[in-house]
Amino acid sequence: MAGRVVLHGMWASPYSKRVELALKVKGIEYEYAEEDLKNKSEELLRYNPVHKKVPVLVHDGKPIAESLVIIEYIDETWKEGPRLLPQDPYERAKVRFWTGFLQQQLFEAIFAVIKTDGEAQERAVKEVHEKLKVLEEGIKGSYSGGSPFINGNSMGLLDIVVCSTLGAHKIHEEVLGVKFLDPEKYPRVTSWVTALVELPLVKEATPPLEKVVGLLQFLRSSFLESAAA
Ligand SMILES: N[C@@H](CCC(=O)N[C@@H](CS)C(=O)NCC(=O)O)C(=O)O
Repeated sequence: MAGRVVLHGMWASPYSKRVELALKVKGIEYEYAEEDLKNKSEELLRYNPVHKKVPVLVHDGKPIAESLVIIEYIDETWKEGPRLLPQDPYERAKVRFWTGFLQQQLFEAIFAVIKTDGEAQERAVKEVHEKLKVLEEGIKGSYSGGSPFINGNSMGLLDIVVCSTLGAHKIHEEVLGVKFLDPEKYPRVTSWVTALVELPLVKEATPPLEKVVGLLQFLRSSFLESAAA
């Protein structure tokens, strides 16, 4: 599949990282345009006028927005290379179901821990553990082979999304002082994430730890300040 491919992203965005990983798994050549989210480019606003967010993938001049939509587009357009979604409709449905759970439930619960402190944060941490328990049980029930990797032997959509949700667990520990991944409580999820973050392809796409820690600390204090104002 020929055509120019440009990814508009932001270095620390977990959503941009998802698309970056999908492109790398597929071995697709692409150009990268870093966006300053405080001063969005005219192209980003034109390509994604609805949400005005990264990532946006521009293929042959055609823009596609929303990380999960982009990944499905990539998989359907570049049929060569490893598939990101299973061919079997039931397996594909399971991937979409757990991807939705990660995105809507676990990701949001972790975000709540980042934005709060004190008792509200304690409640949010409890919520994350509840979601992790559900994920652990769900993986056990839905994937008899367990992890890694849910989709075979190369990363699929679900691996990509779990990586962008829990891959930063060391950063969460450092900034928030909470440990989410516990091999005793969540053996499958922990071994899954540990194996994923060790993949050369993932390491290549991961920004330096100190840089992300700095950004997360900054974001957290901005959230706490605006909540107190
Ligand atoms: N649902 C979107 C979320 C994308 C998103 O939230 N992107 C953030 C960066 S992490 C963004 O561009 N924020 C800019 C803004 O909100 O103005 C996706 O999956 O692509």
